[in-house]
Amino acid sequence: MTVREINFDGLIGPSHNYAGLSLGNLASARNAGTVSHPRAAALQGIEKMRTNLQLGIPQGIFLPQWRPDGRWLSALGTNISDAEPAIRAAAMSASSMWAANAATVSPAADASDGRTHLTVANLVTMPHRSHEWPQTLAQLKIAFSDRDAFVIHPPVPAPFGDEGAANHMRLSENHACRGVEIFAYGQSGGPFPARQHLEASKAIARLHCLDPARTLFAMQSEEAIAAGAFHNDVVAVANENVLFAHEKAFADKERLYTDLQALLPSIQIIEVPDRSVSLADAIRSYLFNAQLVTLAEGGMALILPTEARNIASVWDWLEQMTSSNGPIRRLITVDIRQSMANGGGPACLRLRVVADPANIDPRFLVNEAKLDDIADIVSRYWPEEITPGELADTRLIAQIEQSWLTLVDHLQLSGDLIP
Ligand code: SUG
Repeated sequence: MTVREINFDGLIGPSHNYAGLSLGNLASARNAGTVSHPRAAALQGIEKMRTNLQLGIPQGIFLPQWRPDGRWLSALGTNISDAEPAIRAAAMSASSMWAANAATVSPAADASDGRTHLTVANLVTMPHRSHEWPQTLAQLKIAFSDRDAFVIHPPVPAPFGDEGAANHMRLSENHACRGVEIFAYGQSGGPFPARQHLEASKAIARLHCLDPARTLFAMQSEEAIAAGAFHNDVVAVANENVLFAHEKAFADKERLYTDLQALLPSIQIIEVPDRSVSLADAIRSYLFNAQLVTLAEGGMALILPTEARNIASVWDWLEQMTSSNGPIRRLITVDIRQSMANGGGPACLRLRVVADPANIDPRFLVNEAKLDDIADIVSRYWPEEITPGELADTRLIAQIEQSWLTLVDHLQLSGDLIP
C-alpha cells in the first residue's frame, strides 16, 4: 500500500460569476457585479492542476455542481425565473469549486479504526454555500466508495457551522505516519461572521475517531477574521512537520505552539511577523493560501497565486525565507485570477486526501491526457463571460446545463450524479 497526499481540485463550473455573496470575504465584496469569465477561470484551474502533476504530486478532481440548483429553489417555493436576485444568485453559484470547503479529512493513520474519515461540510453560514453539501456528498460517496478504506460522514447538523478543511490542519513527520490534527474555529470576527464553530469541530474530531491527546482546537484571532480571514487557510497552512502562519492568525499562538512542540518535537514553525507583512497585505496577496507541498527531491514548495508576487512586502519576505536554508525551498506562482477575485486561492481550490490512490475511483483522478480532454470540453462549452444581471437568461442557463452534461457524460459519471 502506497499512501500519498492527493489534491482534489474543484473544477471551476460554467456558472462562475461575481455576485458579492460572501460577507467577510473582501475580494467577493470588491468584485461584486463585475463580469466573470467562466471559461478562462476553469482553464486557469486546470493549469494549476498541471503544476501539481509536474511536481509529481497525484491529482484528483471534483466536478462542478448542477446549476441552477432547482431542488433548493423548489424547497424554497420558487424557481430560477421568479426567485429574488439574491436567491437566484445563490442558486447559480459555482462556489463548490473551492474544494477545501467540501469536507474535513482525517487520514487512516490518525483514526483509531484505521480508516480515512471524511465529513462533508454543511457550510450553513452562507446561503449560497449551504446547498452544496448534497451534491458534494454524492461525489464523495462515489470517489471514496471503498468501505474498508473510507468512512463518509453526513454533515454536522445546523446550527453548528462547518466549513471543512479550510479550518483544519494536520502536522506529522511525514504524510503516512500518525499526525496531530488542528481544528481552527472562530468565536467573533468583529463585523464579520465566524464561519467555523467549535461545536462542529469537536463533533468531527469525535466522528473521525481521533485521539483526543493528539487533537488541538485553536481559536482564530478576532483581528484576523475582521481583516478578511474568513477561513483560517487565509492566514496559515501546514504540511508534514512545517507550520507556516501569520503572527496574528490565532487568538493564543503561544499555547498552540507549545502544544505542537510537545506533540511533534520535530515541528518547524515559520511565523511571518506583522511588522514584515501586515494582515492586510497577507490577505490581499493570499500568501498563506498557498499549497505547501513536499517535493520529490526533498524540501517543500509553496504554490502561490501570482498576486503574491505583486506585493513587495510579501515577495521580499518570501525570497528572504527561501534563501535562508529552511524547509521551504521553492516558490511557484500560478495564475488563478478568476478564482482569486472571489477570494479563492490555490489552497481553497483543493481538498487534500492522504490515502492510497489505488483505493479511489479512477474517474476522480487525473493525468495530463485527461486534463487535455477536460480543457477541450471547457473551451468548447463553458460560457466566455457572465454578468450578474444575466443569471436568469434562459440561453445562458441552457448553455450551463449543456456544459455540465457534456462533462459528466465524458467522465462516465452521468447516471450517478444527475440530481
Ligand atoms: O466561501 N467565495 C468563497 C471563497 C472560498 C475560499 N475558500 C477557502 N478559503 N478555503 C467563500 O467565501 C464568493 C461567491 C460570490 O461572491 O459570488 C465565495 O463564495
